[in-house]
Amino acid sequence: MARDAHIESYDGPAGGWGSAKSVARALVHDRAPLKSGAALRKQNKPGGFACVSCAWSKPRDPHVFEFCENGAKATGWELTSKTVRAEFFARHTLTELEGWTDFELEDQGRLTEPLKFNAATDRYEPIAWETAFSEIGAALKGVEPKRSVFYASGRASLETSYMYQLLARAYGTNSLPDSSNMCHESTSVALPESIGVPVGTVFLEDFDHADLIFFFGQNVGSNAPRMLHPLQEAARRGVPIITFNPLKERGLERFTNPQAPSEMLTGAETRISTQYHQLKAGGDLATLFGLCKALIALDDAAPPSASVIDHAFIAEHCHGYDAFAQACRAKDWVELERHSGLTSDAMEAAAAVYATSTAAIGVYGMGMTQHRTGVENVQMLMNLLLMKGNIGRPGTGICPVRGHSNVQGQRTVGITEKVKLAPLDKLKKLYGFEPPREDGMATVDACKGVIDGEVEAFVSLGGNFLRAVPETGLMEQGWRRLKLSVQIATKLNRSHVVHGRAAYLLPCLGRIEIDMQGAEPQMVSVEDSTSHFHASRGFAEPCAETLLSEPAIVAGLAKATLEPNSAMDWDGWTANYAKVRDAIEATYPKVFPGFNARIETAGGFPKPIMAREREWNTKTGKANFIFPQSLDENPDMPAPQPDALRLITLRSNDQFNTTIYGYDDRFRGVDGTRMILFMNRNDIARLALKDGQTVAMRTVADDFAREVEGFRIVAYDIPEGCVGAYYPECNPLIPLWHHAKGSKVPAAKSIPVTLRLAG
Ligand SMILES: Nc1nc2c(c(=O)[nH]1)N[C@H]1C(S)=C(S)[C@@H](COP(=O)(O)OP(=O)(O)OC[C@H]3O[C@@H](n4cnc5c(=O)[nH]c(N)nc54)[C@H](O)[C@@H]3O)O[C@H]1N2
Ligand SMILES: Nc1nc2c(c(=O)[nH]1)N[C@H]1C(S)=C(S)[C@@H](COP(=O)(O)OP(=O)(O)OC[C@H]3O[C@@H](n4cnc5c(=O)[nH]c(N)nc54)[C@H](O)[C@@H]3O)O[C@H]1N2
Ligand SMILES: [Mo]
Repeated sequence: MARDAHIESYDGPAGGWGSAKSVARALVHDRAPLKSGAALRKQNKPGGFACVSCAWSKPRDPHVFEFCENGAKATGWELTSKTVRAEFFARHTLTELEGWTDFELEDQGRLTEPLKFNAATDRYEPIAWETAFSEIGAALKGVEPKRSVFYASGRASLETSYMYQLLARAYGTNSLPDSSNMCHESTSVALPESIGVPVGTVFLEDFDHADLIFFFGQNVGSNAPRMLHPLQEAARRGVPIITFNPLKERGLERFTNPQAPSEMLTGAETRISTQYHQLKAGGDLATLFGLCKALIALDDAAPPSASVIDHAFIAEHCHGYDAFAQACRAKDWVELERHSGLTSDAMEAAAAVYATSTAAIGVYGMGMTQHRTGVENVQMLMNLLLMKGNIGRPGTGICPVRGHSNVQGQRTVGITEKVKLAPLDKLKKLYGFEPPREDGMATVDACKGVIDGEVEAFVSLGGNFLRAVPETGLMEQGWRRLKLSVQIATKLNRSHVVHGRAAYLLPCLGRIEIDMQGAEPQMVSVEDSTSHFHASRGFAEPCAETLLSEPAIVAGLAKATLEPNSAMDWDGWTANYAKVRDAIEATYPKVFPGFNARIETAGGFPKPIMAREREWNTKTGKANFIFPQSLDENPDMPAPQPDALRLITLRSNDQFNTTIYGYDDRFRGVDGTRMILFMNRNDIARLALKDGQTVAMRTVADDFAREVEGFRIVAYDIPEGCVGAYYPECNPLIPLWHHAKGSKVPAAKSIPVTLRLAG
């Protein structure tokens, strides 16, 4: 599908006819148009299924088509009629498949049969389910549980996830990293310290009441397009939307709703952002200090009867404000401008709008969390909101936009490496075993373990760990030394074709497919980005009869690995997922009261969020102003080099993480290639390069050389000193130690690199 590369600026809005065409092309390519067309009507609807793409909220009163361009692509991708059968592997050795691209591997279609690696033939070969389970169980028994990792990618349901964490803990490990370790873990570390909850506080209805929305580092048009509906409605009410992003992302500029015929026919567009500030990558700390400093100045100038800052809220509910205000006052505008890449005028202009607002929401994504200062970035945004009491009132709060469709829910039901977050005593009481009591490995710890040889067995519930993580060069070497790799998956990817010495590939049903257990179709549940739980019912015929459901696979592995324990009813749970929901409720009675009775509530039912009630589950019993001393984004990099640039790794509009649907990035004007380096014209000239030249990128680090090559320079509207290129192609450049301090989220949005001309 890689065509002749073509790059030019894109003038259309987000959505619009470009979106409709892109969906049609993807569905035809997947050879799934009819089945998918019917499925799309059930997407994110009561009685239907929860989209397998992003985690954005599912409204109580859905639109006729409650899906977006990328959700439609994800549906088509799962319902494709293309399948990978044993003959495929008979034709291709794994060594050969290592030469295939991410796109080519997944494009083969859905995996259909359980497979086992045969070293003699260098192929995956069919194996019976029961044999696979018993061999894997025996192999796991031969490995020390502490040297095993049970990864989860964020898509599996609450039911599967609960069973999976129980399997890992009963086996003897808390090493349950999930994709949030590369994603919103900065949120999960920052917010409990600030406001006593690990998740956002905004519900969907808050968008109806907000009179200002801040948008930091989230690309809504590509990555959570259904969120454009509430944004469009807010924009039409005249709500200012103030965006901070190094790139001019189209969805944040203007939007035509592809599902509104009148807009499609007339070409009507809604502007989204009222102010758009192209800060430097890693400039958020300085920007947020600047906003807070400017707000304090406005408050100082205002008469007490018209204060800009909510001093009463701060006095009653907050801790640490005076020290924070002092730190803001002490900041020097020149320094703030240098670190943010914005003028003081720009920061003051944003603060001036904030000063007059009465209900503000702070939205953010990977542009904030994937930095060395990811945790501090989130806490600074929280400080900005706290200054005006923007939490615990309608139309206010903090809104991390989560990634995978159940990534937040997986954490809610125990997929975590941190023992303080796991219900260990409860599990002990319910199931009569002694769970391990020490923290397990997070993603970067697991990578270190794979590289050092400490990790011997790696089980994945979905995902493409090897491609998603940093330091992919060393990781591939370590991955091959694993004693055992087990992958539960829907499509073939690089984490499968590079494999451990013993390797199994277990294909599962997707969430859109009908999941029959006995005579009963089952439903599952997920938690969205705004902490609401939803039911999801499969709708399409499974792509093969040989597939098992994810709960059935986890149960099969558990029965083969664990000593029999009558309290863990693996067969009963698999036969009826309502029983898993009962077990979840028994484990978390406060979060899931009446789970089975409430699961089909239209619009979902909410998780209790204490901070929404202005109750603060923090050490001080208050909401805390927490702030860093330094503005430095990369404190431990070698001395700054004049020719070093800061690399942002980006998602295109034609990918879902490591799943590449195609080689276009419509909103950024890219057609037919992913090997692009977006670069400021002045940097191109300063470094004596030319638009269109091909370069290699090398990480600035003093341990060893990390390089990727073959990137074509494209002059682009990006701040000087910053460059952008796609993830996962750039992941070999990220040093394993280059991650957020508190949360260990790889700092994928500010990698210091230098360029070298090819040839
Ligand atoms: N179609 C589609 N949907 C997806 C995904 C997908 O790959 N494709 N992935 C899913 C997942 S797992 C996730 S986590 C989310 C990811 O969704 P996002 O959170 O939007 O993540 P990114 O696409 O990585 O882009 C982050 C944005 O941050 C900006 N940015 C980069 N550096 C900085 C910075 O230093 N400061 C600021 N303020 N901004 C910066 C970038 O220009 C970009 O617009 O989307 C989910 N939804
Ligand atoms: N440089 C850089 N690196 C990044 C990021 C970045 O912005 N920049 N983003 C990070 C983020 S936010 C994330 S979330 C991670 C993503 O990391 P992962 O979640 O590990 O990766 P995905 O690409 O989402 O996984 C895709 C695979 O999931 C499997 N799959 C799909 N659907 C199902 C299903 O229903 N069941 C099962 N069992 N398997 C299924 C398919 O086999 C598919 O090949 O990557 C991180 N890595
Ligand atoms: Mo993510």
